[in-house]
Amino acid sequence: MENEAVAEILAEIGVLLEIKGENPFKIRAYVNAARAIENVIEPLEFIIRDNRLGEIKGLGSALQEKVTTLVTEGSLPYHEELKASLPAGLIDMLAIPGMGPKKVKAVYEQLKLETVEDLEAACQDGSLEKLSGFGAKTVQRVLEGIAFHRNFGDRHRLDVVYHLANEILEGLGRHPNVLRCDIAGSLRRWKETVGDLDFVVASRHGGPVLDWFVAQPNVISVLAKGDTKASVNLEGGIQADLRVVSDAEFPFALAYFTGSKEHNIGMRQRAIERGLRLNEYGLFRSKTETRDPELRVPCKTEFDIFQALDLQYIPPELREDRGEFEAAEKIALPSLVEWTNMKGSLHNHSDWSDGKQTLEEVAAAACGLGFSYWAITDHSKSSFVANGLDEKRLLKQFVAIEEVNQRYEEAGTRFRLLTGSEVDILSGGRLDFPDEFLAQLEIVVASIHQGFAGSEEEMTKRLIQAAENKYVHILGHITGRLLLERDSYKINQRAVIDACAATGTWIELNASPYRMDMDWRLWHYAKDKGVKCVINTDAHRFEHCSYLRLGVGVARKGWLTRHDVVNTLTLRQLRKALDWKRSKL
Ligand code: DGT
Ligand code: CA
Ligand code: CA
Ligand code: ZN
Repeated sequence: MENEAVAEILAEIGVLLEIKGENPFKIRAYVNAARAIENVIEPLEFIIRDNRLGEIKGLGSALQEKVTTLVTEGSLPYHEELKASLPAGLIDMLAIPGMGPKKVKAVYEQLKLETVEDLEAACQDGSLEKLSGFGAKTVQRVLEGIAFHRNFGDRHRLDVVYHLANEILEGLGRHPNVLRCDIAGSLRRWKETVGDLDFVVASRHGGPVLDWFVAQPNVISVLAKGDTKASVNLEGGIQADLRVVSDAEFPFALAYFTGSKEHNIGMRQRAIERGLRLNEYGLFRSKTETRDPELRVPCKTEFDIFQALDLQYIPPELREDRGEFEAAEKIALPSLVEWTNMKGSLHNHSDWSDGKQTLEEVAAAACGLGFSYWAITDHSKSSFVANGLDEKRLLKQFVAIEEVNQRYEEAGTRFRLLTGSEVDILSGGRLDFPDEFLAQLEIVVASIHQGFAGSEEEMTKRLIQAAENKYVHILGHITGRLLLERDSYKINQRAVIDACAATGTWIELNASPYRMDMDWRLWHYAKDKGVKCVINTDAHRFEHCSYLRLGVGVARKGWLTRHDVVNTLTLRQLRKALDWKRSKL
């Protein structure tokens, strides 16, 4: 089990103990241990192997034993027993914004509420409001929290589903009865959040494949299982569907279950216009609905299906019925940016602000992954909760970066760190550093981190003012949204894009799975205006380097090519591009 998962379980134990009203010192021990482990960079597996767990601060011998069990066994009986000793609905309640462990404990003990539905009823019949600590305002917040949870609670961010789905896909690929398999659904289309996972398999004997699918160790419950399909609930509340078809049906089923629904309707319509019928079983020479194999137009892959409908191959990311048919008819689809085109990230943090790694470690990680450059853009002074840097510390950081670069140069390695700042756009639209200072930075990312409550006019003006500053290269995460958690502040994104077009300012596609901001639906507009994209990890720890991979998926969904994305440039080309706005404005 990985460090992050161990930390999560320890934190959950702390929460469960709090609901049970256990001794606060014991609770604190788990919370502290979780936090300590979150900060450990080296895999726990190695630390345990070398008997060095005792070196982690705040990890007494009892906790060391539990951590060892978690890492080596993948679960902890104490944790399982604790979970089993409380109604499962209480854990669901904890996911409602506004319901912390203390509040869950209160409603469980005093009102005997066990589920989110109970909680909602208690909000409505007035019993919750009478409970001490729950005024009318809190009740209102809890009700809103429940509604929010209903809307968003059954969707998942890409970091959660991407690896999970690929592991399942690998498992399917290894199964002896599987001829071909792929991921379908919204994940294959690279939607920014995913409802459930969809898999399609070609097989002559699907039974054993379905048996394997429902018996995976992380399956919590089997929702349905038949001869050709199964649905399961996985740990973390993620649902996965599997469809087994014949090899001849495979490309049709894959296309059908990749969707989107709107795209599928467009495809079916095109088939009908050509005197054909398209469904999940095939493309048929028929004027009525059929699945007669005799009538099937043979297609080995999805490519052949598109060709049969007089279309260029449409990559899954573009299958949303947002102009892809028109473009594919004219063979005018863009050649989408590839993950391997990426040369680095221009918005990243280090332990000089709120990141976890030192400059040296950040450089080693980025260089190790084969990137050519990596900008250090720690927070500016007004972000004091994030330990933002003032001018003095930033000047010191330049020296430290130069030293790191020196070592790479001496080693004959091309990799370089770039100096920079993620400078706060303050409430009036003013930046956190004066122009003379910004001029000394290689990369300036300007972002809003405070004062989210402004009107649309104010927020839009703040961003436009930042774009108009000649030293600002990039506007960072322009809507401030946190996917499934917090909506965007009010902003006219098109007006901001227009300002970026007028000033030569680049817009970030923040690849953190919590953000994916700017939204993919607007890139087509930005691209038509000539605005360039920068896909940034916003990495605060080195695991986040992998976000670039996710960001490229979403950039593809925005129709972007290598030429639309600045950080596909080589270091030399990038330096030129960075000078352009400063020399022109
Ligand atoms: P999700 O899971 O909510 O993130 O979104 P999808 O797109 O993965 O939706 P899902 O899992 O319900 O279905 C997978 C694909 O199957 C979907 O993209 C299109 C196709 N599909 C499912 N039901 C229908 C339907 O009733 N009509 C059509 N035309 N296509 C469907
Ligand atoms: Ca799905
Ligand atoms: Ca599905
Ligand atoms: Zn940042």
